[in-house]
Amino acid sequence: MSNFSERKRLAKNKRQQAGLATLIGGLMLGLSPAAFAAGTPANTTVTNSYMLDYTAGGVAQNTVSNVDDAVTFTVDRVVDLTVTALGDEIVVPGAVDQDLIFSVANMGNDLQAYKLRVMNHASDDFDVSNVQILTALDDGDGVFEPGADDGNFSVLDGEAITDDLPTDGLIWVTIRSSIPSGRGIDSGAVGDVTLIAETLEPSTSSSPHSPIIVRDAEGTDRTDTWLADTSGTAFEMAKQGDHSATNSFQIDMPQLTASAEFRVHHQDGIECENLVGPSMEGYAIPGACVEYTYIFRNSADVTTAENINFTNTLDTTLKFAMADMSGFNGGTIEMPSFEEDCGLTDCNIAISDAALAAGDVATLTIRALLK
Ligand SMILES: [Ca+2]
Ligand SMILES: [Ca+2]
Ligand SMILES: [Ca+2]
Repeated sequence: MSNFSERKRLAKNKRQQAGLATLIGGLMLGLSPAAFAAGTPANTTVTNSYMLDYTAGGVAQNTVSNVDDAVTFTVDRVVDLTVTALGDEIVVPGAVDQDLIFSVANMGNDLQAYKLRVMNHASDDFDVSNVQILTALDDGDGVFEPGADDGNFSVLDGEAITDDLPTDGLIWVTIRSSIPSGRGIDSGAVGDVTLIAETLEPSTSSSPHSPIIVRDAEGTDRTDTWLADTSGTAFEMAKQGDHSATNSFQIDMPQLTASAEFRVHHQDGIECENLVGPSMEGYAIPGACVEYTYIFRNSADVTTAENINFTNTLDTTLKFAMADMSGFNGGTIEMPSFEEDCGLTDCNIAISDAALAAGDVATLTIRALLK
């Protein structure tokens, strides 16, 4: 019999014998091909019996057996869990409701609940605030699908105790918090956040949600508890029924700069509206076509600069010729009409609600005629 079949058989036996709590756990596990990674469930009764046949003088003797007094023992409880951090997040200073995702897996052989705690690190660049903990129970495939197969995240209020988690069960945890702003909260700053999960007795136990009771029962027919957890961070130690992992928020500020270039395109004002061919260098004499080029750069690593608004007002000594923007994502541009006299009307060239991706460069070119 394969290990899996054996486990299925044990699960079946268990379902026949167990109380309601383990019954539910057993049914859930029975649906998953990855069930019982932690081995035989706690409280399972393991029975060993024998039958002995022999003959004497060619005559078969009565079978000797212990089936009515079989050797049995009860499988002890293994408490083990793993907290995993599922990746850092890039944020901007002052951002609210920023999420770090973790998972908590029950690697033991019994139903457990977990108390969740969040720790800010002291030796990094900033601490998060307004911390909320949200959880969503995985549907058994280990694939992150909150909002779909894994249901929606819901906030854990109060002591932040999870639902009961069966053997091999996985719960997704979101730590939602606010990022500070101000001095030192600049590109490259890091805020480390650790999630600690402490194993509790399940809600169905006689001491629901109490810290793990490390039973050390005498004899073989009662259940002991073995703490098998390791240490994930310095916030907890091995064999204490807890585990932890650290995720980071990393600051990336959209750093938008604008620089201006000026030149006299053509002293005779030729082609000032529609430049054809290579640009010329001319004298800044009345009638000349002058050109302003604004260069916008976003030096962030990943964060797009959004809601960019920019206005340039031409001097009263000019007449507007043309304006053109390129390199932005979206946005609109408003400008005066051709040859509008900026001494009579304000010549505003305005970009509204544009965006510039990280690392990108955009330009605004304006040409005007010197009166
Ligand atoms: Ca910190
Ligand atoms: Ca899933
Ligand atoms: Ca530990």
